[in-house]
Amino acid sequence: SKRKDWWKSSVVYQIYPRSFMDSNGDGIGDIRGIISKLDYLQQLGVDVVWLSPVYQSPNDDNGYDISNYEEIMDEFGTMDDLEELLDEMHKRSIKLVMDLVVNHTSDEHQWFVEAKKSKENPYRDFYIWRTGKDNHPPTDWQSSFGGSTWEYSPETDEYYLHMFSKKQPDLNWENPKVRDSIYKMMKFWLDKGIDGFRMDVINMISKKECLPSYKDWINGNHGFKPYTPNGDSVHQYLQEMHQEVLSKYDIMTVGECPGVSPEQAELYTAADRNELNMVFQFEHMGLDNEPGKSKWDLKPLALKDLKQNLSKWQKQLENKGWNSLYWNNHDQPRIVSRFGNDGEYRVQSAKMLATLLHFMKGTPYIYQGEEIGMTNVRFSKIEDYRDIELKNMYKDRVDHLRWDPAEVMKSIYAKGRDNARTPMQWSGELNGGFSTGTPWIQVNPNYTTINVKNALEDQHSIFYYYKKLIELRKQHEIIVYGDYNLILEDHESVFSYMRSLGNERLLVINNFYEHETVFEIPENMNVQTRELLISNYNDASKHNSASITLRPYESIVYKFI
Ligand code: TEU
Ligand code: CA
Repeated sequence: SKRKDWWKSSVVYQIYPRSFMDSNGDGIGDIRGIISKLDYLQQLGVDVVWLSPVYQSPNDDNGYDISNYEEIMDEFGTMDDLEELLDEMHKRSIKLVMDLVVNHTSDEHQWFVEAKKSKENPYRDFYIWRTGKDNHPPTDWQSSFGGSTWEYSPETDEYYLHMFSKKQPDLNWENPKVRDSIYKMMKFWLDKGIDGFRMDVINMISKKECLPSYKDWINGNHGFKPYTPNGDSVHQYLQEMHQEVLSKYDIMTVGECPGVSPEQAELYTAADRNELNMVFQFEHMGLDNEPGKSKWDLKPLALKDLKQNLSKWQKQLENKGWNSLYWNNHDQPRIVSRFGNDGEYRVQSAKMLATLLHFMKGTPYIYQGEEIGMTNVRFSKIEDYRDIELKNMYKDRVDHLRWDPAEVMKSIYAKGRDNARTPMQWSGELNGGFSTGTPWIQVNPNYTTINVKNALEDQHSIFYYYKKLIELRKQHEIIVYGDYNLILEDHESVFSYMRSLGNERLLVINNFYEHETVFEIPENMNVQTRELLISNYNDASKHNSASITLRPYESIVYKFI
């Protein structure tokens, strides 16, 4: 079973292809661009790449609206390119995990083109249709990208459900033909030799049939939204998918599960339930907005909340399930700007955040550019932004609700998804070396200093720190399998925890802030037998007593035997 658990000791790197590397000067990242950077990923040492969608798509939501699951988007290349990418990755011992977006399709997918034609169409039941009430949608649900979740379809005088944009109609998983078509498509990819799937909003595939009103639901305090997470049949569907598809291959699976609780995550990831290997949860990504409001309603992070939350996840999944560990993805702002310090202490705080995450129990994910400390961006004009979510929010708050545009821009600077989507910064050359043409979204102007070329030339760079974190995981089983225990729960500025396996213990110490603070090594730990595994200051070995004055954002990891 060790071999089958390779995903437990792996580190995953996420590529957002549109923004990674453009090979042909059209301003859009592509598959041949990725191939040209595989040596770089090998140098970093990652085991797995998760590739965001590269399938045919009208790009209403940058590829998360798929019009053909078995074709490659023209802008990204061809199926031959994709197969070559897979081959070149395997040559370098890097596995490929593809994105699986099956909660919804594009409205341009052939299934939907058929389905909307008539109520009798054989594909009608591939989607979810309801009649309206007095010219209004069937319920007051709001979609994730603003507006009603119901779009009127004049051909048949009914509404279809879309939890995201109206160009992303939700599939009807109750229909066995839908499930079979999806399983067949999954096998098409797995038979090419890919190594797993990251499953987009997979906990939303089973809709609640009761259709409560959004307001009633919120007042009843059920959290998130009525129609979305963890519906009645989701586990049955995933067990069926496992039986029909996943169990036949040696692969890894990670389910994106907004609104999932640790108790539910255990159901998804417990090995004996045969569903998924791990999930992406979002609780720690919601600690810097006003509770019960949207992500745009900003609130400073309280370190205690973060400690409490991440520790709860560590403990809940300790024995039965498995955690994924992440700070960033293509939907989240850059972590060094969000929880760190992207000014004077950019390098130290980026390394501190990496340390904090990578020594926890679970599979770590690195999002492109995180390994060089890329930061959030601030475009002065809304026209420079591209993301449908933030543009819809701006329209709503500025045009309809008449909020102060400057306030709304503050939310976009802090939380907009385009923070993660500016092009990868490869060098100080034109467009950061991403493209010789005009990039589809502007490069962050700080590319002149923050870029891969500079990082590779500096032995103390964030890049080499990540490389070392990945190496340590290969060398010390305790990082993968050790138990986790938070210490100094109430400390205002230190996030510290222990890992233990057999006689070994790791002590992970992180000063989360800029001000100095004193840390006492717990009395039961023998200072004489400690080995310094890693630190983000070059002279951490000079700390030789049990009492340590931690410098700004200082991280230290000791191993005790
Ligand atoms: O995201 C799921 C999701 O819930 C998002 O709405 C997420 O919470 C939001 O982007 C944070 O602001 C997935 C994909 O990762 C995202 O890129 C897609 O837009 C979405 O599904 C629809 O496919
Ligand atoms: Ca291109």
